[in-house]
Amino acid sequence: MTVPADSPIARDGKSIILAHDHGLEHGPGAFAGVEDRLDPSTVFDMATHDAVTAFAVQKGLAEQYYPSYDDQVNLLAKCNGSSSLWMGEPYSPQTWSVEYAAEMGADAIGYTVYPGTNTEPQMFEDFQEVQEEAREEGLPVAMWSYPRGQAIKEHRKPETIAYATRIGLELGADLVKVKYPRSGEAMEWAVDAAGNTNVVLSGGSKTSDYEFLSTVETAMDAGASGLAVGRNVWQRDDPTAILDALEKVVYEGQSAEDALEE
Ligand code: FBP
Repeated sequence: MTVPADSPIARDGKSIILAHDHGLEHGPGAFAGVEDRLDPSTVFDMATHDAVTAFAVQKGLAEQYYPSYDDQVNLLAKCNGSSSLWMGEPYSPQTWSVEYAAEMGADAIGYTVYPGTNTEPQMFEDFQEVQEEAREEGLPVAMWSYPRGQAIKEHRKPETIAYATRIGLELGADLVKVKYPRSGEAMEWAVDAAGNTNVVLSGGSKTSDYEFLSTVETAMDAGASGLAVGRNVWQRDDPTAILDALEKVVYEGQSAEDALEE
């Protein structure tokens, strides 16, 4: 399946998902220099920007803050996660059920898998249950497809990223989120490998406005359906300005240069 053009988490089939699960995944160090953002309502406010089609958060943030934003923000329930304190084999356990997320008013489900790790069989089984429960609830599923483990020497190799998107298609994700494979050509391969599953770009660590937007532009030209971005938005001094520019690049097809000039 694919994300329908009229889905609440897409605009004309394209999405800008603001991701804010870093408090769990990376810890409070991710807030260095932007300590005010330790207050989740500051980032919920960013998610009300018109460009943002869904806001990806963990259960606790959804429980405590989403009720005040439910008419302004589409909730993408990130239903598993792990902390950077864990030093064992990569594994992302489920943190809330699809049923509970649906009760809370979620518009979509997000789930990480780490293909290539020793926990892959377990993660594929976990994803199977989540994907089927999401189908029952009528919610689209976004897979964070992040190949890791001993066999993966280079996370962004074109073949690794094309394999990551293909796994999304094979396991029934509507949308698959991958790291940028460093070129438009490689991104095109990843988009082709995903069939009708929408491919969205992961934002990565914060870079300059131009570097970030030109990567997004290249990915969009290669057929990506948008992005799921965290640090490159919420760590910025002026998140509204970058969301304004992203809106132009993702939905209006403008170049990074033009989007920054206006
Ligand atoms: P960024 O845009 O900040 O990279 O966020 C995307 C994301 O997938 C988050 O949802 C998640 O917290 C983080 O990246 C995980 O990154 P990694 O596993 O590489 O540490």
